[in-house]
Amino acid sequence: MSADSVAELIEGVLAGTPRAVARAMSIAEGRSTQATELMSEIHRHAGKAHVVGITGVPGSGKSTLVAAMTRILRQQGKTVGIVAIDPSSPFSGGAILGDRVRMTGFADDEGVFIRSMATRGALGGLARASLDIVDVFDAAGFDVVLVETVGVGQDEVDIVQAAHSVLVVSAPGLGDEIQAIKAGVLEIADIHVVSKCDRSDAQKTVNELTAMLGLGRQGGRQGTGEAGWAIPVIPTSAETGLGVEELVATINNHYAHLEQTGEMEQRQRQILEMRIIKTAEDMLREKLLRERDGRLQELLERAFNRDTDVRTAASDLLDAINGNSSDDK
Ligand SMILES: Nc1nc2c(ncn2[C@@H]2O[C@H](COP(=O)(O)OP(=O)(O)OP(=O)(O)O)[C@@H](O)[C@H]2O)c(=O)[nH]1
Ligand SMILES: [Mg+2]
Repeated sequence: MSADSVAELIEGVLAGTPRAVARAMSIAEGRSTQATELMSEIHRHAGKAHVVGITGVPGSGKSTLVAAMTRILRQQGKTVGIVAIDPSSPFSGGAILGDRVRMTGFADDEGVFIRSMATRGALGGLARASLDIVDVFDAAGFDVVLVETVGVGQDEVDIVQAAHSVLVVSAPGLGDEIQAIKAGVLEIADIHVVSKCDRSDAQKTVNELTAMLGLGRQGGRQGTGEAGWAIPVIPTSAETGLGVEELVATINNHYAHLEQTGEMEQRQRQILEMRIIKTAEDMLREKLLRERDGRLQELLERAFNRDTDVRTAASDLLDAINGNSSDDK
């Protein structure tokens, strides 16, 4: 892509033109030099959106809740970008996606844009790619970006943790254990949501979660030192609409809390640190794979013949890559 067309594309993104946004996202998912150029411009214009992560075990009602929240955010006049990371999600299910979106009335709404990403086929780099996509939404001027992931696997936990506000969704009828613990996401919640509270067994889930939080702490994500935020448990039903307005109000309050306490800047720094490391890991992996037929082959033969050991070979491989790094520009 020529410099002119990158500039044109950026212009389209900044104007929020759907075609330009979609195109920029496709480029961002890749690893071309255009992607680097594009994302560098995008980054300069990002940093304004409220990024909300939604996680929870499969089938807990995340997508349904995202749709319900989106409706309320739209009533408040906010534009909403949605990143859905889950091959089994209704949002990423192709035709089902269309149905679901039409059902909720977003099909003709330019203020809502949905981007789905398959976890499979991302070949690592899922965190990097999806957070680049969040940046595109942000630069395009979307007020709120909702990121749905099933909290399974380190990449997905990283992605949801890269949000400013993290919602952990639990549902009744999905087993006796506290799901958030099972999924390893209890500690990252800023807000707990119990979905499907139109069901009679929902109160039990609410009680268990509330009791669990009462045992522990107040005050936000582990390690951030955030004070003064009592983690709420909000019962909701996307079916009856119960609690959804309260949930959106709580998300807005959390944003205000982050801004007022200075916690927002701290989180933004943590998020950037994680993204830089993840992206560097991606780059390193790529370079390592390129050495497969070259230096790696030679080192593994030497290791096979016991002329070198695994650690020394790994260290030699890194040296070789660093030596090559200048011709990679
Ligand atoms: N009764 C009831 N069922 C709900 C509610 N919200 C979602 N469901 C049902 O729960 C099932 C899962 O909902 P989804 O929104 O797809 O859940 P999800 O967490 O996005 O699922 P995955 O993306 O596959 O992990 C669907 O059959 C929904 O119809 C609710 O408020 N009440
Ligand atoms: Mg889903």
